[in-house]
Amino acid sequence: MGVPGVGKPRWIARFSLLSMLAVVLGGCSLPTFGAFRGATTQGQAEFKLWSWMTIAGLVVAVIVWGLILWAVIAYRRRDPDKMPRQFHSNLPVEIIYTTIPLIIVAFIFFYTVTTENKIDALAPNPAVTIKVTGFQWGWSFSYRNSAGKQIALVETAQRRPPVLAGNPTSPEYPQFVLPLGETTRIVLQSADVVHGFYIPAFNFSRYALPGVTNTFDFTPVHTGVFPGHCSQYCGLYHAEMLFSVRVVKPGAFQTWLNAESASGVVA
Ligand SMILES: [Cu+2]
Repeated sequence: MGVPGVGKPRWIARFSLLSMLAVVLGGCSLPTFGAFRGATTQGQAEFKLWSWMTIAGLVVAVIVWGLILWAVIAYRRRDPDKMPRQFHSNLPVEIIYTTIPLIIVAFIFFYTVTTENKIDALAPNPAVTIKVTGFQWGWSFSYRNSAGKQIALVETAQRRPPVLAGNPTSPEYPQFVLPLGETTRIVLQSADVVHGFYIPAFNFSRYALPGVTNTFDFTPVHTGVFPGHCSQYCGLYHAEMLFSVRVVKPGAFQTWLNAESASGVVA
């Protein structure tokens, strides 16, 4: 007893496996599928999850599409007067198509939770602490020392007319600085309504919520300037809530921080 031809489309599974291996080994690195590779260790963990989940989804899709195509072609109606063999239920097949998805879902669940734990992990002694506040319509980045006192401040000028420059790295928008290879603690809050603190190159976005403090770490692995923006519509000049982050070597960071501290903008 068995569904006719169930063992035949082994080539579909082989093709899927070979395609996946070709994609992974051929490029020597995971395909991006439109995502950033991640400019922080946390962003890289997120990228790996995204890429492997998409590969797994494509493998399942190729198998499903292949089986549909095979069934449509192999069992097409050839003789209009002949009724095909009628049967219902096949216990082994039903057990297989219940068990395999359960294993896939369990694996995805485990991989997602362990990745989230990595991204949300807080270092015991971060090198830098920045209190980030979202407000209508801009951001402030307040650098704090170990006693919690502000030592430098970068922020959107609150009363400036809207510039609608559209480019997060243009000088009208604030640019905060992070040291390469060191962990920075971000303490995120909102002064008014819900905002979204989003840095695409870091594969990271988190709500800035009034009355709630969200705390997370960034450990940059690439130098450069990375754009950011508010990802939650928050009012008339939501599109003005642009900023950028510049990652520099630790020595250059210290020089920048000393200059900012000495510039007199600190409270
Ligand atoms: Cu906003």
